[in-house]
Amino acid sequence: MKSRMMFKKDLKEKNELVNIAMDRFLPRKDEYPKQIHKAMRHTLFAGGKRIRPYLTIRTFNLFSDETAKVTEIAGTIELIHTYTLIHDDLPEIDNDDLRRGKPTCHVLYGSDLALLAGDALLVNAIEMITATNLEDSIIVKLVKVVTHDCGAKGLIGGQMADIINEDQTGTPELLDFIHLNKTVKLFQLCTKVGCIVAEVPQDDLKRLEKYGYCFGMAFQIIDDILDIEGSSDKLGKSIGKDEKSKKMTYPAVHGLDNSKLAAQRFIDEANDIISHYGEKGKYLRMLNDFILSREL
Ligand code: GRG
Repeated sequence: MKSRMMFKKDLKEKNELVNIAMDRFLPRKDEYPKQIHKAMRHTLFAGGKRIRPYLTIRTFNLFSDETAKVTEIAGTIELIHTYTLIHDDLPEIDNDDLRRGKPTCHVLYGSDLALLAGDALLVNAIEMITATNLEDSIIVKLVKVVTHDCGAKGLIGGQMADIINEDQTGTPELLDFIHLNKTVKLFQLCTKVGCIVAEVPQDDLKRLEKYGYCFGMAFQIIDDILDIEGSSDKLGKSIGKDEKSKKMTYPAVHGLDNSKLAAQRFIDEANDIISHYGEKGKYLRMLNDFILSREL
């Protein structure tokens, strides 16, 4: 089987496992008060590539084949990611009406419910970590790293810097701060939690954190490029918004051609890091290829 087809099949299989874990954990959509449960599930199950849970599982699989041990943790990352999308789309922030090919959460349910749906996804994600059968010592490590990286010194700090620097002339340092915190830390978190559940030595954790950095940088640079060159139909979200709202992006700061070269360089470095794991790294190498040529 061609490697692209093999990758898509594998991504689909892992997505199904993660969807089942999230569905099992969350309240049913007809449970009282059903509006909140429906709103949470709307964006969560609207589609989405599920790259973050896949990265979590395939990082874990470098060390262990017991995928069931990490599936719920992979699901918690997707809950957190979906919370950021719902809040980011709100009229007060990015004001978007299309996400994952469907109307955004606030368009269907109103901003009040979208705000609460995002809050609930984040809080219930932490609860989902504590509800796993993993050892308490592993759960404590997971909660510590997840809450730190998603807080003011991580995702939210990155989002803040993104907002306050709209309309500003970008510097490469500021752009790196925004990309690192807003996007890259969540990808690094995927590799870290995969390592924590697999109980790997520090050397591996550091190596895969670096891999998560290169992968995440490439992902965000390509996202910036797709906002210029991509198709809204394929991406399932609006395009051209970065230029309209004068966002600090890689193409705005470094130019489009340099951005494409930088994305390739980060993926090359990511592949180089993964080569340490030989044949076991093949799915992560396929993921790297997928990200570099993605149109969605
Ligand atoms: C508190 C408002 C608030 C937000 C939380 C990080 C963050 C903080 C918000 C940023 C959300 C955002 C749009 C980040 C950019 C990362 C990105 C390109 C997300 C889209 O990821 P994909 O393409 O989406 O993997 P799917 O739908 O496939 O999961």
